[in-house]
Amino acid sequence: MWNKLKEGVSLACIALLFFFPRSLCAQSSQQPNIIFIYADDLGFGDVSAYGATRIHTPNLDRLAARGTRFTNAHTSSATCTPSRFALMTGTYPWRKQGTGVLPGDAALIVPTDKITLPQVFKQAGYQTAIVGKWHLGLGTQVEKDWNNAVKPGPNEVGLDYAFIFPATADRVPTVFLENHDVVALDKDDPIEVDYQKPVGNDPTGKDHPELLKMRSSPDHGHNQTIVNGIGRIGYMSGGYQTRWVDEEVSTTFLTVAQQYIKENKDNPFFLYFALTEPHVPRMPATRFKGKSGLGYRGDAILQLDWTVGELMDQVESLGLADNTIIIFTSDNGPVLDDGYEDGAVTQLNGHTPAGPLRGGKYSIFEAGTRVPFIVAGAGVNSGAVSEALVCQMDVLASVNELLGGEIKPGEAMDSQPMWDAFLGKASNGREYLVEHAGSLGVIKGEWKYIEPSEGPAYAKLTDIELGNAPKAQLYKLSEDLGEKHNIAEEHPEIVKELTDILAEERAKK
Ligand code: NG6
Ligand code: CA
Repeated sequence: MWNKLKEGVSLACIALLFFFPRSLCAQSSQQPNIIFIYADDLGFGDVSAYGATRIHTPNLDRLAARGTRFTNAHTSSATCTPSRFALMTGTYPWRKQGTGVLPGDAALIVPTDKITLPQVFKQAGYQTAIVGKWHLGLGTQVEKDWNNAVKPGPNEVGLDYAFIFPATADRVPTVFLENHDVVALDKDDPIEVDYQKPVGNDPTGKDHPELLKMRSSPDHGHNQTIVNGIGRIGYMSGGYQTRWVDEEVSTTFLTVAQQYIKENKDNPFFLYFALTEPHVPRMPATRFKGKSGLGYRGDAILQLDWTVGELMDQVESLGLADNTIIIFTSDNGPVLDDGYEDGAVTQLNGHTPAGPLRGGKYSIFEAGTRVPFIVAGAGVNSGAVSEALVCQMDVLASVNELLGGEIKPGEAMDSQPMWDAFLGKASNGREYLVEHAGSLGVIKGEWKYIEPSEGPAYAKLTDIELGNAPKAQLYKLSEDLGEKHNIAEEHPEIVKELTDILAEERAKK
C-alpha cells in the first residue's frame, strides 16, 4: 500500500516536473534528507545532554531538545573500523576476518557486491555522500599507488561523492581524497606510504622528538613520520602540498559538507558526515585551544559541538528543517590517553567521559559500545528520551523500511528494521544485541552477559578496564549500570539463555 502510494507520488512528481521546477517536487516528496553525523571516540558522558557538567555542548543539547535522545543505543564494537563496517554493511564485524582497526594503507574491506547503507538510499533515488573519516580501507591491496586513482573506495560502495581522509588522523597518509584522487597532488612530488619500513627522509618522532609540537605518549608508538609537528603511525614521504594542517581538518570537512548540502538541497540526499573529533591527535582549530579547560580533548569536543550547530543552522536557513533528519552518534566509547600528551589526563578536572558506565574505548563493558545517540528532525518525537535498545547497524534496515527498498536474503543480516524506534515513536527496540570488543557480550532487557575470555582485564597503556575475565560475567543493568556486581553464579538460567544466544549468533552464516 505504502509502496503503491509512493509510486503514485513519484509518477505525479515526474508529471509535475514538466511544469514546475525540481525543488517543488523534492519538497512534496515523502523522502527526508538524512544527515548521519559520526563522532570519533565520543563517550556516553561527554555531552551535557547526557549529564556532563564539566563540559557544555549547547548545540548537541539543542539537537537533543528537538529530537529523541537514546540512552541504550550502541555501536557494534568498541573501536572504529568494526563499528563503521557494521554501519555500512548491516552485519556484525566479528563475522568477518580483517575488520579490526586498519592501518592507513589497508585495502577496502566493505564488499562492493552487497547492499550497503548508502546503496539503500541510492535504490530510492537519493544522492549520497561521505565527508570525513573513512577508515574502511582503499584499493584492492596494501601496496598501492597514491598518485593515481585510488579505488575501490567509498564511490564503489554506494557513495556518489566522497571527500575523506583514509584512516585516522594519527595514521599516514595525512591527506584528503576527493573521490579517487588525493587533493592538491603534485605529480612531481609523489606520495609514498609504508607501514613496515621508513620511506624518504622525513624526520620521525622517534629520532627527532625536538621537532614535535605535541609529544607522543611513551610506549604508544605514535612516533614515526612527523607531519605538522605531530608524530604519526606509519611512514610517508612526498606529497608536501597535499598534507593537511591538523587545525584545519575539521573546518575543511564542515565546509565541504555544507557545500554538498547546498548543492543538493533540491533533491533527497544522504550525507554521512564522519567527524574526526575527539580522536587523537587532538589538535583543534586555534580558536578552540584552551576553551574547555580540559585540555585539547575537551577543546575538540567544543569544536565538534560547534560544527554540529553550524550544520543545524544551515539546514534551517536553507529551509530544509522540515524535510531533514539528523542522526548524531559516536563510533565507540571514550579514551583519554590514546597516544599523545595532550592534557586529556592531566586536565581532566573531574570530567567523566563515560558517564555512569564502566570501561571505555576497547572495552566490552558498556562504555565501549553504549554511546550518545540523538535523532532529530522531520517526524521525530521531540524532547523525548528513549530507552529502546538499538544499534547503528540497524540504520540500514530501518531506512530500507522507510524507503521501501529491497535487501537480498543473506545481506545485511544483522540489521533490524527499527524506524519507529529511531523516530522516538516506539519504545521497544531490539530483543537483544551482541556487543563486541576483544570478546563478545550480549545485552538483553535488563541483563548483560560477557563471555569468559583469556584476554587482559586491563589496558595499562590507555588506563581502561577491558572487561575480560576467565569466568562468565552477568550484570543486572537495571540496578547496576556500572557493571560492578557479577551475579553470574546466582543466575545460571540467565547465563545459559544468553550463552545460547551467543552460540546461535556465532553459528549463523
Ligand atoms: C590504536 C592506536 C590508537 C588509535 C586506535 C584507533 C596505538 C598504541 N594505539 O591501535 O592511537 O589510533 O588504534 O582508533 O597504536 S579508532 O577509533 O580508529 O579505532
Ligand atoms: Ca573511534
